[in-house]
Amino acid sequence: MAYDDLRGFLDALDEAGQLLRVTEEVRPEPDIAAAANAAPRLGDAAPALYFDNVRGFTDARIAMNVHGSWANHALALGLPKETPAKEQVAEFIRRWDRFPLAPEWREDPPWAQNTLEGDDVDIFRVLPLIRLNDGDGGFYIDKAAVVSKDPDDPENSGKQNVGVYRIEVKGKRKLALQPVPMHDIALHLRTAEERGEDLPVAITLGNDPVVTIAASTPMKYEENEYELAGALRGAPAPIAKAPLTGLPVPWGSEVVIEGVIEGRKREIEGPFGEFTGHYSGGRSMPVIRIDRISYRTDPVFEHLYLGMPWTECDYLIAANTAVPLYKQLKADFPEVQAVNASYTHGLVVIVSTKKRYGGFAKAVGLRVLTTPHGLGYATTVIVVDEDVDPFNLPQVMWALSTKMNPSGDLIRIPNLPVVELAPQANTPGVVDKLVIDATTPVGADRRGNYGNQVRDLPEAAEWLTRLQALAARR
Ligand SMILES: [Mn+2]
Repeated sequence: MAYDDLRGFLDALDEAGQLLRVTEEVRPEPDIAAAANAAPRLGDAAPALYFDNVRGFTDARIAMNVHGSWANHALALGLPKETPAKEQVAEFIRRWDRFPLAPEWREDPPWAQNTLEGDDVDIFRVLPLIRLNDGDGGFYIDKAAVVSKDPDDPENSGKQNVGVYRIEVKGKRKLALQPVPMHDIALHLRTAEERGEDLPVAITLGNDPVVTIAASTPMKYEENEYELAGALRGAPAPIAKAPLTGLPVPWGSEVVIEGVIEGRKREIEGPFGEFTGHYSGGRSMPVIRIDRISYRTDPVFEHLYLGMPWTECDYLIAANTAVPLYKQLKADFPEVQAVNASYTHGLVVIVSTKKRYGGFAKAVGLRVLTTPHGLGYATTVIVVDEDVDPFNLPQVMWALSTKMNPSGDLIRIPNLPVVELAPQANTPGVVDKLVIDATTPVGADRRGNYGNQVRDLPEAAEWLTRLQALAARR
């Protein structure tokens, strides 16, 4: 079952008993964020929340926690809502084999119904903005898919990008966006700034649930997110041309915000309560000028609460972080059995693998650190034997308890890159990383004695003299 827009998915959630409508009047702050904070505490079958009676707003419609349980994640993928997390990851891996599946251009997108342009742009008229955590520096948009192109190669669809980034609302037509250096949009912006240009962007909000999953997947730079969305849906992802920038945007979005990241301009953004369960402070970030907003009549504002795990964010980026890591590791090391990167956006990664020879598990662990995800996130890697299930934490703890010998099984590598948001780093953005080998030790593959040095044959000196004499006579 493929959903072409958020509304279709909300209806499906409703039918499956996975949408809770809060019909009594609520305060925009702190009720909506607090409810979304609490929702995942209902367990792995927690529902999405829908608010349409918000004090101070006449027509606000706010959807929270849409991906915020394994049940909802399963329904997003068209699976039965009881599907266990591990089986959802396995199915995700199978569907990835259909990648790439090209998107389908469609006419008459629903978001073309209403438009604000130029000086008429006023984001406050379109979105019922609310703060999420009480230490946040302002209103945030944190579940939008941001579309951009590589300025050096704009027609290369592989180099186009659709990604979820945190965005602070700075004014009626001004936003600030955090491009984490390891993410594709940071490359686009750097290229634009080197060319002395602004970077056109389309910020699409209220998307079908699979677009959001694909946009928050750590794919390789040249892999196209819509082509992954198609593979996951089992049908081409419907897209349409954004009217001002021409960027390919989801056909079914509720809101499409177009504008530019203004080259070489930075302003203070933050603080913001992050996926790490910690605030990140105010930092200098690029600024977006909004030039056009297109939106469906009575748009649904889809928002995401994040804070101390588990929140919706953790359900949204568990499977889609583990699967590309698994695929990338498997390509180099077919012995890899499973990857679990579900914890705090995969700052910890657990890998199970067979071993070819002594030291092999450590090599697999080190490889994790240089994948697209590993560069920015994986900080501790735990490697376990093939008979330990990375999704079974008691088994992982057993391996740590009995197989890991600190004398040789802890590899610490100083000063590797990490997202600046990682709170454990002494210097933001740089951290020591750790590979823990919790596999059964395998000895070196010794065939014969390699301890004896090969020395010159006794006749070699005489032969050298003979060869020199022969060479001189030529
Ligand atoms: Mn990308």
